[in-house]
This record gives sequence, C-alpha cells and structure tokens, in this order.
Amino acid sequence: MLQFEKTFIDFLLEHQERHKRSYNFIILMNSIMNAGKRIQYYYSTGALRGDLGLEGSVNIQGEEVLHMDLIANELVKHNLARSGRVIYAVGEEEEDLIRMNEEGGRYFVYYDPMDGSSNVPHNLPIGFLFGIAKRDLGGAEDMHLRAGREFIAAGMFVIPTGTFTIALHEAGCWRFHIDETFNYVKPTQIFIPENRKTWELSFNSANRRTFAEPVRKWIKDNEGQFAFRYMGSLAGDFHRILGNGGLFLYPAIINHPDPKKNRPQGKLRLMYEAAVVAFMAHEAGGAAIDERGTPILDIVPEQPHQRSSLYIGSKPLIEDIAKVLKG
Ligand code: AHM
Ligand code: MG
Repeated sequence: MLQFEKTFIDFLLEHQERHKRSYNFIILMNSIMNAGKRIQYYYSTGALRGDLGLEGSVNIQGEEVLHMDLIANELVKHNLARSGRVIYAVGEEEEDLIRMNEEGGRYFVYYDPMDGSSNVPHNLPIGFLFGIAKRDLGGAEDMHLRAGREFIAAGMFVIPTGTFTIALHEAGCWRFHIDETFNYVKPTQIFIPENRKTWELSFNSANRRTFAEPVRKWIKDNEGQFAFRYMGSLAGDFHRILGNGGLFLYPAIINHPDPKKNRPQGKLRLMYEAAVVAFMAHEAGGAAIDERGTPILDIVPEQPHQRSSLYIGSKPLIEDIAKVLKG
C-alpha cells in the first residue's frame, strides 16, 4: 500500500488558506526549505569532499571560519534573494545588513546557517536557524531590528539528522522529518512535556565555575533531579528540550580565570539564535529569559549581532530560576 505523507508545503498552503493569507510567506518558506535541503546535502557529503575543515579566515565575531560556514551562508543568501520577498537579511557570517529587495520585499530574515561549529569537523548535528519578521506596510519602515515578540515565524533544521521544526505566530510549534525525496513530511505538533520525569538539564559544564554565584548555587541545588545532556549545538540541545522538557542554559561568563575570556553578555546571538529558539519555546508552551530575568522575546536588539545569555525550557523551571536571577 502506498503511503502519502503531508509535506511541509502542503501544511503551509492549508495554513495560509485557512487564515486567508497571501502566498508570499509560502514563497519565502519555499526558498528557506531549498536552502535547508541543500545544507543537508552538502553537510552529509562534506567529509567525502574534504569540506569539514577550516577555510582560513576569521569572521566578524572573531571566530575561525569553516568551509561549511561559507557554503551554508551562500546557500541561504542565494535562496532568500531569489524569493524576491526579503527586504533585508541578517546573517551570522555577514557583518553588514544584507540588502535584498528593498522595494518589493515584505520580510526580514535573521539566520545562522551553520550553528554549532564545534560539531562540524565530526559531522555531528548542527543547526540552520532562522527568524522572520514582516515589513510594517502601514507606515514608514522603521528598522530591521525586531524583538522576537514581533517574529511571525521561527524555525530550525537539525542537520544531518533530518528534522525541521517551525513555530508559526499563535499557531503552534510543528516538527517534520525528511523523507527519501528530500521533502520534509508528517507534521506533528510539539508541546514541551509537563511531566518532570523526562526533564533534562543542558549546559556546558566546563564553564560552570565562570557563572555568577546565584546561577552556580541554583545548579548545585537542582541538578540532582535531572539527567544531564549536552551536544554543544543549540539546535540539537534545544531539540531535546522540546521533546523531553527541562532547562538549557548558556549563562553570562563573568568569573573566567582569564578575564579576557569573560562574556558578560553571554555567548549566543540574540537575533538569530536566542530569539529564534525563544519564539519556538513560546509556541510549544515553554519560556526563555536572559540573565536579568527579562523574557528573550521582549529584548529589542540594538545591534544585529548582539549577544544574549539564555535560559530556556519548561515554564516552571524558568520561573524558578528567574527568581534567583532577579534576586
Ligand atoms: P557557533 O555559532 O560558533 O556555532 O556558536 C553557537 C554554539 C551553540 O550552538 C551552542 O549552544 C554553543 O555555541 C556551544 O558553545 P560551547 O562550545 O561554549 O559549549
Ligand atoms: Mg551560531
């Protein structure tokens, strides 16, 4: 018996028609899917081509650039521009705003084409993360620096695992799996589980001594209740939190023995990492805050590449740690 699974584009067509919306968002999403599939292909064949190593340059974040960073960035840029629907994009590998269709575009896209770089040489899971905001057609265009609260959608591909998860504004968080024809199929809605039995704790434990004292104390008092898991790739680690619940944290680094290595703003980038997962967590029933206890979705970026600390996961745990952070 042949089985026909609903594809992501089928799902989106139904969604847009149900809400009597135009096809512009589908056209944009089609370009993002094309980029995601290509990254999937290049990453899973990268070892054979010798493409998993360093490229030789250093990016605007001061990090060494990998061949895969460049390949993935080119794939995303090309596809976004081709859609004709994007006004500006902000990408992790690009210092400046990427100007696309300033006249006719409708969307702003914030993306990290290859997140979790330490996994790349090993071909282990990385993410392609993106957030989307919409032009305000009602007034003069103000800016592209939108808070997560203003996103209309945000999503992530976990590569080469083959999952794609997207949250749509007030329409939930949905998971798809890649099939043998490179289509993402079989939508399932994701709700972060309320049952504490499966909850996990996820952070880079080697950094523990560099965290603020109240954070260290919270970890010490609470870690015994949870299994500990850490992949070193936000997409992969957050994927587990969506499935099992619990808490992922990348706190501010303020007590590093080498003060030059402190990161009081945290490591992760607000617009295309923290806000993307925060939007998804929100649609899946979870929450996300920064080191001051401010909801990530409320932070209005001042810089496209701004960093943020991140605490994300099950609501009761976020509420609990927020008290500690605010105190
Ligand atoms: P990247 O954009 O250079 O890959 O950095 C982001 C990554 C996240 O995916 C991950 O959660 C974190 O950095 C891992 O950092 P660390 O290696 O310090 O644990
Ligand atoms: Mg990144």
